[in-house]
Amino acid sequence: MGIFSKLLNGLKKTRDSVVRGWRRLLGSFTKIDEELFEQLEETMIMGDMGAETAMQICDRLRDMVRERGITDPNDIMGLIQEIITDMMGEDEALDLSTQPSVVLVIGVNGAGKTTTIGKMCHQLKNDGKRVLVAAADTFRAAAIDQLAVWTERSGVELVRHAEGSDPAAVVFDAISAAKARHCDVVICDTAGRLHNKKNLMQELAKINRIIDREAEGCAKECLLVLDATTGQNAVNQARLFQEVAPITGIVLTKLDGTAKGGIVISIKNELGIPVKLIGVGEKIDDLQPFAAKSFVDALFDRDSAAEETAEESAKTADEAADEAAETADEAADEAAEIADEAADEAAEIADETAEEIAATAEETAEEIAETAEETAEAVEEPAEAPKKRGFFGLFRKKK
Ligand SMILES: Nc1nc2c(ncn2[C@@H]2O[C@H](COP(=O)(O)OP(=O)(O)OP(=O)(O)O)[C@@H](O)[C@H]2O)c(=O)[nH]1
Ligand SMILES: [Mg+2]
Repeated sequence: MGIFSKLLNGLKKTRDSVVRGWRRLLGSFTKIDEELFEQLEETMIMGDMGAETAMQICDRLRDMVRERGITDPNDIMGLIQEIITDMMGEDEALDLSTQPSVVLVIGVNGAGKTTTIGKMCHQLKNDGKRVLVAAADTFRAAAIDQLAVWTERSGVELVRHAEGSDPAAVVFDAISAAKARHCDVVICDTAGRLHNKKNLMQELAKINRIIDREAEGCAKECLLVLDATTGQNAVNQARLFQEVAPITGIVLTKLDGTAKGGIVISIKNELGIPVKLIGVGEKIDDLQPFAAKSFVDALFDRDSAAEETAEESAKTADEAADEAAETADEAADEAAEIADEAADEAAEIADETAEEIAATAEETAEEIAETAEETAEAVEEPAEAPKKRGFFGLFRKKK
């Protein structure tokens, strides 16, 4: 899959809920008025763009509408796209211009630091760079093992110490090794969770000092990894981490599967820190350099929005057809049941009638038989009489 298609796919949920929400809202207005701006601002805040950014966008929108004499609500969408593109500014790539260059990766636990490093190793190695990774998350043995799996997969070097050892010492060793081996890039993984926040911040500050001292004059990146699914909370995390080290760039992970992609705009606008990389999946090639224009194009993409609407309509039609089929089935079942019951009843009635007829027939037969017997008896009697009377009768007759 191409890099833009991946971005398109990754931003599907944000496009579906946020951008389509704006379109729907604008479609419900026939004229541009204050009510429209207010409702738009509200949906922007709900789309994780932050109150400050949403307000700024709407203020600029009001100005543009006035200046350009726009009256059709349908023209607003293009203006929003224009404002956001402008807000995103120029792209900034990673500075890996010296040998070695050092990349310190920080962020709260679960944000995606180790995964991002794994993906970076793969890409840098493919670009022909010699990469060395410092396993400076010594907080858990599993963290070191997880990193070892990624570095092995990409075929890059790893400097590791035992669990619980000083992370700054790992970084120190890694930089020395990188210098000795002429590595191009040193990437330092760090812990996201310590027993308390103060400890974590002190540890990161110490690592940062070691890098400044041991890699003096080298290109240095301090990347803060933020999980896009945390929405506005990511902005607060950035403010906190900024206190321990000057952050040179943001890596925004998990943009796939979240409707909170609007956070990119807020981060860029409110923190002034460039988003340098974005994570659009869990696989090794799911990390992209952030390109604002592609991002905005993918977010506002009309073709996929139309396709998605079509898909949804098709789904609704399918569901309706399924429902109709189900109803028809149920009706047929019911009809069959009624027919069965009627047949049973008819059979019962027929049985009863047959029994009745049989009984009547039996009775009639018995009656006939009885009558026949009586008749037979009656017939038999006169036949015998002349015989009995023959002897006396003759006399009587003759008398
Ligand atoms: N969908 C998706 N998942 C991601 C992305 N990046 C990381 N993840 C997942 O997020 C989870 C946490 O990632 P890790 O790299 O272990 O996070 P970490 O910041 O190193 O966490 P700690 O070591 O605990 O501080 C893993 O299940 C990753 O697969 C991404 O871009 N998209
Ligand atoms: Mg980790």
